Amino acid sequence: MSSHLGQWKTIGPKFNALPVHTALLHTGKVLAFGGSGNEPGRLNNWYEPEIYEPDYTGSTDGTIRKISNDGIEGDLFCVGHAYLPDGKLFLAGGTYLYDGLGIVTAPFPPFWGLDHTYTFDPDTEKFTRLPNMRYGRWYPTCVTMGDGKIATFAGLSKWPPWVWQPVNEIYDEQNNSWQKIEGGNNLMPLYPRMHLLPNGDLFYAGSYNTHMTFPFSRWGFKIATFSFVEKKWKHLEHPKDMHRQEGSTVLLPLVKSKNYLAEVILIGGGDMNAHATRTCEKISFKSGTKQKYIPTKSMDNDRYYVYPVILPDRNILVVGGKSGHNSHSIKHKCEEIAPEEIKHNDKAILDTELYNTETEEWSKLEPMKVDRLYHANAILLPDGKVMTMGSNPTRKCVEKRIEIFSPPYLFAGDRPVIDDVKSVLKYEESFEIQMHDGTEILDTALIRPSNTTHCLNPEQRYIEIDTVQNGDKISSKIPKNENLVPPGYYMLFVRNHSGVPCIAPFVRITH
Ligand SMILES: [Cu+2]
Repeated sequence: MSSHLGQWKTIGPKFNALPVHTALLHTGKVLAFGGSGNEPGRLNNWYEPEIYEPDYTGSTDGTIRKISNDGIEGDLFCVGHAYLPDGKLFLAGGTYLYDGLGIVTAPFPPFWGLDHTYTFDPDTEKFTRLPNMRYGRWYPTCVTMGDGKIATFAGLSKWPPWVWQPVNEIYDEQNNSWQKIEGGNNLMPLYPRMHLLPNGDLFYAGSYNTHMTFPFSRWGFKIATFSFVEKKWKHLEHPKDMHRQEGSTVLLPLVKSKNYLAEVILIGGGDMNAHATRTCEKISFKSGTKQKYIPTKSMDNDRYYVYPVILPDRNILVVGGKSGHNSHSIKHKCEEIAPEEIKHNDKAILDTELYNTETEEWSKLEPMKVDRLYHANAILLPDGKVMTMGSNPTRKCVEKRIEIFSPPYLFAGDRPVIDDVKSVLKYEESFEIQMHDGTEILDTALIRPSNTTHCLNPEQRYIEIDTVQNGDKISSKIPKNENLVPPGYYMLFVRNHSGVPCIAPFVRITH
């Protein structure tokens, strides 16, 4: 393990608008969009989506360009998203009306959800409208299932009195239609942190978004698993600390030595009634044992807003957030140093922290330079670097700078290089990775690209696969279980014995 602390770089290109939603596409480019971008006056006058094109040769900072809003017929601010098996980004929900624009708001939460759904095609860079959902959804969570359907949960609806409604829906691309999830009714918080477990159950992991969940947050949202076979929810014990608003969760790397045991870590968060926390808890889905959260080591910083990223070395990088009490509604002065650069807030956390999933210890890496508070994002790029963007501490305050982190493993020597690999692979298919040379390979893994917003990243997952090396060839195999590796595009990472990852090619896993 290198003692290097990694390195942040504020890159030259900046976004034009607030990147509320970001997605790494299988073209290696990053889509960023935010519709009206948290500006009520822009409800029908959306910012154009943008594409960041990294330069994977490393010689430049890459480029940013705007793309067209063509095909979009509603405000995508606060939509939910997930990848379809063919790599298109699927979008459901958004903003129908802003707070203050509705006829009746109190005692209901103020935003009104949109019922639209769309796809975004990374190859043509175009949006296409799909059938509406039954309900509008503002802050819904979408998750791609093993069969390629997209389960969609929660969100504020379009009309009262169903502003909080318990019906959850699932989209089936085969017949281009929405169905209610049978037995799936459940009153859930906004942007519930959901994870698909290898046994096919969906887990609501106990963290969520916004100060607008009062009064439900008083007694806590029950963490639970949903079984599509039994068609019912099973409630689990509350975590020790339930004030996990604006915290985050990660499905920890699924590795062969643990027989792909599912474990989820719950990181940080806070509440309108509580101080931001640095505590973390972990739950394991080992069969035959009671499933409950057990406190694990704390971070060094309290964090309200948590942006966690799974790295190819199986560790979890955490950036962003702020400490203090009542963190969302603080009287945050929007002090701009330039129109697109916001002055550091003394409660913002710049420390980069790393959770070692083996030892369960936290350590600190080089701190970043730009605050990442509300409406920020962090994602892993195929070159093993981490991109952070956004931040919107007040409605008028928009951070447009991008910072990119090179983790310590990029300072540990040369990368292994993949010369060739099949681009479409089936479940249970054995395949070969042609390496550039015979450098010894430590491990091979699939990492699903992130599409993320609001500290929510349900699709982020790491699955180790076989590594049998013979000279410059690696033999590997795609697992059989579609709930372990839901269909779609993955980054294929190999690491050498110094722990350095390759620049990952995208492979598509299909039925
Ligand atoms: Cu928001």
